Amino acid sequence: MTYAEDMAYAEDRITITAAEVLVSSPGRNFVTLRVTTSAGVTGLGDATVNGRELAVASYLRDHLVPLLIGRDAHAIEDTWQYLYRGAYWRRGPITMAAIAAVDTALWDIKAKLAGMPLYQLLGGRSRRGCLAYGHASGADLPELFDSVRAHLDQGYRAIRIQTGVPGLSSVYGVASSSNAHVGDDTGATSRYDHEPARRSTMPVEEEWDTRAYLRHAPRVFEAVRNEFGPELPLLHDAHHRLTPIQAARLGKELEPYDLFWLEDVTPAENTAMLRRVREHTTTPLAIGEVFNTIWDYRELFEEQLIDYVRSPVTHAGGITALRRIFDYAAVYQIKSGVHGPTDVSPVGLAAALHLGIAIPNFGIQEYMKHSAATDEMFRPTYRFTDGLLDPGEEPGLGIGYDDEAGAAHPYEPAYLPVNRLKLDGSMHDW
Ligand code: EZ4
Ligand code: CO
Repeated sequence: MTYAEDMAYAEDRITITAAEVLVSSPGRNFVTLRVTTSAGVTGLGDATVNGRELAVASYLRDHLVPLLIGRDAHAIEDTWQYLYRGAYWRRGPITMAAIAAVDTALWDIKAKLAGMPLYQLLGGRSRRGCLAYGHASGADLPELFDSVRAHLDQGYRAIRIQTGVPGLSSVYGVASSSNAHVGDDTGATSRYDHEPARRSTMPVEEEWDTRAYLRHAPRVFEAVRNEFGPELPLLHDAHHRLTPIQAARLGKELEPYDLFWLEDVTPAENTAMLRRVREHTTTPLAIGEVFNTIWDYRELFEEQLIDYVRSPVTHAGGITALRRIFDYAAVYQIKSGVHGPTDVSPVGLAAALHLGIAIPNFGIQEYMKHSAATDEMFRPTYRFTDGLLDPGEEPGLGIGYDDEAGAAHPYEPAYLPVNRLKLDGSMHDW
């Protein structure tokens, strides 16, 4: 008898009876997996890959869902290994987002069956709440200061700072009326902090000038410190745009302004480049939002080249895989700093909060509020109070999925922008 046949005879086995791939667009596109079990309990997982949603939907629908039917719903680790090793074609954002969705849905189910919020199964509560950072931005300093004040009024205790660069018409991370969440049909007038994907059949083109940025960024942080004092934790995202030596210079010049972290200074593929950066600066470094496995972190951890891990549950193979990454990071005093843009759905954010409240090496959680239409569809039960996010006490993840709302907001093509150098129009990292 094979192991699989042996397992099939186990009594009181709860099996997966259905798995649905739900693609919807309540203001922006989301790919959600809903797994149903013989016990009637369902679980949700997030598989959204911004701008490539239908690829991961197909991976799930055409290749993973048929493998799930009849499997033991409790066998989370075995299912993870079955899908990861079993694919033969390992790693990659699409594969790992699909596996993440299955893994997250199974954890949601296990916790619901246990009648506990998921964090209890991950070791229980280790802290009062998950420190969150919000996104302040402005085309210029007065606009930026208004945005910082608005975030402080909402209770944020840590704030990411992004501004326009003189001479450039639009820059990553800066909210404006022109890029404020196009397609948000909620009627909400409040602008999104920053939603880079635009609903269109072609990516928007932005322009870039690294020298102008490098001259400007330190002046921005000097002004923010002069205005808001030394206490407030400040973060900044360079969004993969610098060479190692440019990144080293930026880190060094930002040292007087005591950043909480400097994120994604160099492109993600060649992690050894961060050695050069590290040799020159004590500004803490965060990277990993586009990584998808523990292997991407090996060199960075073992050489202690970073301070924060940016992977979200959604893009790193689920709760099972991200927890393993955090345990590995803890060996080197490296902490979590989970990616939390609006393209990580409330399902993905809830998963991060259950993990974040439980692990010993939590650092900070990125938090961009979802649109009203998104929250109406997923009905999240996590709470933001006094700058801290809390996963809540509902059994499982504490997230729902409203099918009617989903059907009312079908998929619409949307893409992240592309970046060209202002100097000569060559393609640059966005
Ligand atoms: O550009 O999630 O730190 N946050 C980020 C994000 C990413 C988007 C891409 O889908 O870098 O704004
Ligand atoms: Co980032």
